[in-house]
Order: sequence, then structure tokens, then C-alpha cells
Amino acid sequence: MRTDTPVTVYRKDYQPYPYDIPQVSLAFDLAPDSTEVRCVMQVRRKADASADAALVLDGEELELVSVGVDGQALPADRFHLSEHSLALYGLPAEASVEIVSRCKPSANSTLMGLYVSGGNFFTQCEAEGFRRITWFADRPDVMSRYRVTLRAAPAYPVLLSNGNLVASRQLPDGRNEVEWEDPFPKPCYLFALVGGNLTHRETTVKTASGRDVLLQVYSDPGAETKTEWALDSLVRALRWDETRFGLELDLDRFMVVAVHDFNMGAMENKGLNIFNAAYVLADADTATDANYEGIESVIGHEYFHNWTGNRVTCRDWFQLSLKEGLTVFRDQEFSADMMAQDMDEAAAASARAVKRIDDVVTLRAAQFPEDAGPMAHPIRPDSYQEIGNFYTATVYEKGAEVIRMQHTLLGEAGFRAGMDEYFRRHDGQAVTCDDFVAAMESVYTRQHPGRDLSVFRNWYRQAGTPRVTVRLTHDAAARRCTVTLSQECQPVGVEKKAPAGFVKAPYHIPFAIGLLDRNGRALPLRHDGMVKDTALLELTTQSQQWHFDDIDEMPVPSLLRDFSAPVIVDYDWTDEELALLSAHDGNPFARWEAGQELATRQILALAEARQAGRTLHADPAFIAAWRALLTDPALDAAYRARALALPSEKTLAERMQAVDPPALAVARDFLRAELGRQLSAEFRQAFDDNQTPGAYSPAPVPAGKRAMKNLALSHLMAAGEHEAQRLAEQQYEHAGNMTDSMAALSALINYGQGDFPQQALAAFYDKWRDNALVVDKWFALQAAARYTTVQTARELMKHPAFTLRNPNRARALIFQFCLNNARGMHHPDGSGYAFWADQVLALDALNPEIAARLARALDNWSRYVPALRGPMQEALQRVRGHEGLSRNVQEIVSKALE
Ligand code: 0A1
Ligand code: ZN
Repeated sequence: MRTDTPVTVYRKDYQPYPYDIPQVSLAFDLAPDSTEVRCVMQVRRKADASADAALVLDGEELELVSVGVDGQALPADRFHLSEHSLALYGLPAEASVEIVSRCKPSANSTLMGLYVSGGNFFTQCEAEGFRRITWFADRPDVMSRYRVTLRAAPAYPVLLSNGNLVASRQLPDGRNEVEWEDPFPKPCYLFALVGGNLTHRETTVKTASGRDVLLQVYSDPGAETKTEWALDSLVRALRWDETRFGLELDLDRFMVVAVHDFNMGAMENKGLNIFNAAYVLADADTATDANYEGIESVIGHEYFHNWTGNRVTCRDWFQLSLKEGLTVFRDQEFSADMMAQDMDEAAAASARAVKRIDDVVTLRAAQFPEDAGPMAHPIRPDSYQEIGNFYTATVYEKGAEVIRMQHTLLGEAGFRAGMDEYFRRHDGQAVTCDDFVAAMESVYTRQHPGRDLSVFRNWYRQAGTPRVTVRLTHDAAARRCTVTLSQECQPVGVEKKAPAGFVKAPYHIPFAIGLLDRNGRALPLRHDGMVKDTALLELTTQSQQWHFDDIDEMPVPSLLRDFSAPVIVDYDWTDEELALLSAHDGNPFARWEAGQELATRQILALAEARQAGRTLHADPAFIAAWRALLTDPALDAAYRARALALPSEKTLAERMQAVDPPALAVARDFLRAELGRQLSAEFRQAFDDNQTPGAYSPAPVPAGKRAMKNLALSHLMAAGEHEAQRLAEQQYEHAGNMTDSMAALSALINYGQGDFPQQALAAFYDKWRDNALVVDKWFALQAAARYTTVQTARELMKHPAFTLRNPNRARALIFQFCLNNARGMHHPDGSGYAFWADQVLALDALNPEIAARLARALDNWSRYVPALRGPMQEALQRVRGHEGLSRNVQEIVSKALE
């Protein structure tokens, strides 16, 4: 195999396509080994394009059968075929171009384009998969109406594509033929087809304007008992977009199809969403609370794309965050609204805080490290080698934070007005991030004459996590407290190679603060003509000051409430101040944050002690703060479980000068066990108080109880109590749902004694061997287990149920081990890194997108302790030197080693 030469694509080089392609007709003769595709497109040269502009079409791994123009075969001198494109010359201003080609779905292990999974046909076209189906202008700003004909043998009775079914017949040769028509112009990345033996569950609902629409969820026969939650979630998503954004479903039929082999979570193809089965199938016996929540959120996400992504799409792939950041923000709000519905005000505020905490935990664990490493990029990148590598936490999660800040600055009604304006201006178009900000800015400027979002736009231009330093002074005589905020953001990633003199511009940072007196009471703050507990400060320059009056003594600041901006806060609280905030802050998010900061200080101190070979001791003040949270009667279970969760190793690593994962793991484990020992009565009480007898429900209240109960169980087990093992065994044997089974099994295999844990693990596999999603859980549990070494991981790879070809399985074992098993992966002998390199290369031969994701596990190697840095670098070099590496993996490892 030849190594792909990497070519860098720059945002500044954008050129419009010289042709419009208003209409496309596709006819597929589906067969696994060779599928023939006839593509007829109406092309029209744009008025401002040169008369001799070639029609350049993208194509990959296709066999060309014929090229015709206006019904005539095109002579050989009028087209040029190269490895990745087909150029047609001398076309009239308007023409009908017909291309016939063949592809090989069963040989397609990349899962991009047309492929076979479980004997059925599926497609994945975003970002650049359509070019593996037919030669086409594979870019999002070319939008066409599609008419699709599918022909297949009777073994594939269900034949689906985008839009409406307009014809269906049986052919004389016994095959079925159907025709689909999508009334909305779309870019080709939103094309989809599905063919196979599938069953479905459906419902009809009336939209806000009174149209009946058919909603369907397709799955493998037998799995129809597991699609109820997905279909219900779809109905909720449809209703939510109507009420919160006034956006209605524009099609008569909306389909979701589950597939077991899929590179990502799901795909928003117009009217035919294709989903990783992990985000569709659920029942109490096989899915956890987190699975249920994930399904609701991903169903919402893809459904919301119908407006934010499909009706208004991206001009080019640098604008990816235009649809992804906005749609993640929308799915986060959807989930928060679903969690808080039917609750009183206080419970709703707590439920929203829980969702916010979970989202911020994800951001800090995945995006902050990315923003500080070699792949750092603005949410709107300036260049890429392989666009598949830019479906990142930055584009998605930080992108959502950037939208959320606009929501915070404009307020709910203002944001809604901005969204309305965005659709009024751009419905049916392919646009840029700047077009979105301009629509929001039109409202902001109306709200605040003389102000604009010009500084805010730096969030789209610059990478890195800004650091906001807070200084507080108090003037007792004037009874005045002065808050000074200063910001800085060091160059990161490619910015480091910018010409000398490159300085990053300040950001527009909405910074929400509260002030507490020394008894933990909220001080009323006069700001912007209002008196409230929270003031929203808008920092738009390097440093600014605000004064708050009628304050008698130096207050304790509650900073960045609700995580109002994706920044790092620098303020030197004392431990006592943090304990006060952790016990009393009226903002539940900031209250959680204070506890997390205490725990972070504690674990970092323990890790340092461990590195220095000292004995580990937990600080009694920390234990007392945890006891206070554990016993505060005002907290609900879901919130309490978050408040008591120890910060993840990923988040902690960001706080270490030189990252030492094994030391962090030991410190965190020690603290978990120590808390279990010192608070055993309280944890036991929490375990008993949060049982959820009766029928399973994934609703937030029982799910919160299970989270709390299982957290308690893990502490009790870590403490090594005999009684705890009895509780875990009992829970495992009598669990009425997968959340409790998994939690007990995890506690048992990590901390249990005797034969029971391994016997239970073996029995678990035997029970669930035919359920792929549960077998994934079984692999994942072991991959991340404390006892699992590289050797164990290699052994597990030999299990008959293991395959690298299925991304979910690879993620369950390989990714879990490489990303979430600190001891095994970061063994000082380098064996974990050698394993990583072996698997990156093995995956790369099958599926470069997945390989490149695994490749990123070593991104931040240069920030690790010296003993690990060398072996990491060696492993990276081995991968980079491998002949035949994909562009995807090449881009990742070469950036890491630069
Ligand atoms: N637009 C999808 C993400 C997606 C991207 C690429 C895929 O295949 C390689 C699949 C899905 C989303 O945001 O959900
Ligand atoms: Zn998306």
C-alpha cells in the first residue's frame, strides 16, 4: 500500500463551485460484492463562472463504467480520470451528465460510503463519503434535489432513502424496486440509503400546524422490543423543537435506523437518520441509565440537525461548528428541559445543574486537553489535512459553549429572536459561522445600542483555553468590594508557529459571579440596574474592574457560576473558603465546583506524596467537607452523587506540571477507599436510602438514586469491608436493571475478594453472549479494570467475540484500555504504548477514521513525566514511520511529534 500524501486545505482558499447541480437522479442495483450506481445530474454553469470551467467531480475507490452528456457517450478527450477525481471539459452551460460506476460494499471496511453490516446495506456520507458511492461535487455548498431508485433481491425487503416513498414495485426478475424523492435540496453528505431485512416500530403525530407525520424506528428483527424509548424520545424532540424554537418537522415521514457497525454516534441524513445501535436499543435488562440518557440526547441531536445543519447547512467543512456547536447546545438544552420537567422550581434548578455539571465534566476531560495540545484548533479551524480528524471535542463541545455564551449574553428571548433571524436570512442556504454571529449580533446591538459582537468573534478565530485571573479588594470605610478580572490566552498548537509578534486578541467573556458573606449568605449585588444574587460581568478587554457597594466585610467570591464561559479561573481561595462555598453556595453549579476544587487539591497532594514515597494521609478537613455533602438533607440524590464524585484522572492530569497517571490513579483510589472507611456509616445509610424497588424507570429521580447508591457501594467496596462485598453480591444477583448489575459487577471485579467476582463475570458473558451491546459492556468493564494489564488486554483480544472490524467492540476493549486504564496503559516499561501502536496500525488497515481516533490517545505525550515521555515518543515514531499509513493517522501522529 502506498502512503497517502497529505495535502493541507486552508479556509482562506475557499472558492465557490462553478456549477449548480439542481437535480440528481440516482439508481442503485444493490448487491454486496458489486453495486452499480447510475447518477444523472442536471448541471448549470453559474453566471459568473468562466465558460471553460471544468466540471470536477470527486470519486474514491470507484470503477468507472461510462460517462455521458445529454444522452451521448463523452469522447475520451473530453474527460480526465485520476485517482481521486473525474474532470469533464467543454460542457454546454446546461447539461445532463450521466455517470455509471461500480463500488464494492462488502469489501468496504471503512464504513464510509456504501457498506454492508449484518448482511444489510447502509451508507455514511458525512463528511466525504459520498465520493465513494459515485463521482460527485462532494462539498456541502452544492445542494440538489434527489430522486433515488433502489433495486435489490428479495432478501432485502426494506429499501429506504431520503424523503418520501413515491413508487414501489416488483421487477420481472423477482427483485424489488422502490423510488424515493426528497423535496428539499441538500448537500450530498446528507444522502442515505438502507437496504435489508429490518423490522420497525412507528407512530403518527400531528405537528404544531396540524400535519400528520409518520415517525419510524428500524432495527434488526427481534430488536423491536428495544426501540420504544428511542421512538418516545423522537416524539419528545419533535415537540420540544416546536415549543422552544418554533421549528416544525418539514417532512411527512422521519425514519431512524439502527446499525451495529458505525464509526460515530449517529448521522442526521435528511429524513433517514442512521444510528449506531448503541444509541437506539434499550430495555431495562440490557441498558443502563446512562444509555437511556444517551439515546434521548442523540435522538434529539440528530432530529435538531434537521433545521440546524440540514435546512441551513455549512458553506465548507471549516464551518462544521456552525451546525455541530449549535446542535450540541440544542441537545443539551433539550436534555436539561426533559430532566427538569414536572419538577418544582428548586428540584428543576438542581436537575439543570446536574446536566450542566455532566456537560462541563465532559468538556474538561476531553476538550481542555485538546486545546492545550498539538491538535489545538479554533472551533472554526483554519486548515486541515483530513476533515474526519476535525469532528472534535473543540468543534462540538467548545462550539456548544460558544453558542451558550451567546445565549447568556442575549438572554432566552433574545437568543430565540436571533435564531428566528438566522432562519429568516438563511433558510435553504449553505452559510458560515460568521453569518450565524451576524444574526445574533443584530439582536444584541438592538438590546445594547453601540455594542457589538466583534470581540466575541475571537472565540471562532483563536484556539486555547483562556485563563481569567480574579482579584478581589475590599474597602471597609467605603463598604465597597472591587472585582478585577484579567484574561490571558497563550498561543497553542499551530499558533505557536505564527510569525513573531503574533499576539492573541482578548475574548468577550460573560463571567457570572456571586458574593457570599462569611456565614455563606448571598450578598445582593447591584449591577446593570438590577439587584440580584448573581451579576453577569462582560469582560471584553485584557482587564476590567467592577465595584459592588454596601458590602461590610471581605466576601467569599462564587466565580464563573453555571460555567458561564469555557475558561480556567485563577483565584486563590483558602480551603476554608472552598468548604464554605461547598456547603452554602446558592448556585448549585458553583457549589459543586468548590467541592471539586477541594478534592482536586487533596488528590494532587496525595499524588505528590506518592511520587515522593511518603505515606498517604487524607486531610480531616476534606473528609469533613465530604461528610457535610453526604448528610446535607437539602440535596437530591442525583446532585449529591455529582457533588461527591471524585474528579476524573483526565481532569486532574490537566492540573499536573508533569502528568503521572499511575500516581494519580493510586492517589484517587486511596482517597476513594479512605472516604469509604471514614464515612462508612454515612455511605451505608446512603446505600440503604437510595434503593429503587419496583419496576425500572430511567427517569431522572430514580436514576439519580441509583447513581448515589452505586457511588456509595463503590466507596464501601474500595474500603474492603466484608459486609460491602455481601451487599454487592446481593445487588448483582437480584438486580432488576443493567445499571445496578453493572455497578455491582464493576465494584466486585475491581475491589472484591474470593471467586465470586470472576465467576460472576463469566456468567455475565454466558447470559448475554448474543447481545452485542451488552458484550461491549463486558469487554469495557474488564479493559478499564484495575487488575487489567497489557497482557490481559492482549488475551481479551483473542476472545472469539472480539473483532477490530466492529468500532463499538474496538472502542469497548482497545479504547477503554488505552484511555481509561492508567496503570496498564502507562506502565513504565512502555508495553502499553507498544500495544497502542500495534492497534493503531491494525485498525488503520481497516478503518482509518477509527484508527485516527485511537492515535490521539498519545497527543499530549510531551506533558508526561520524563520516564513515560520517551517510550511514548518511540511508539509515536514507530507509527509515523509505518509504510502505507492513512492520511488520517498521519496527520495526528505528525502533529503530535512536531
Ligand atoms: N453529523 C454527525 C456526526 C457524524 C460525522 C461523521 C460520521 O461518519 C464518519 C458519522 C456521524 C453528528 O453530529 O451526529
Ligand atoms: Zn451533530
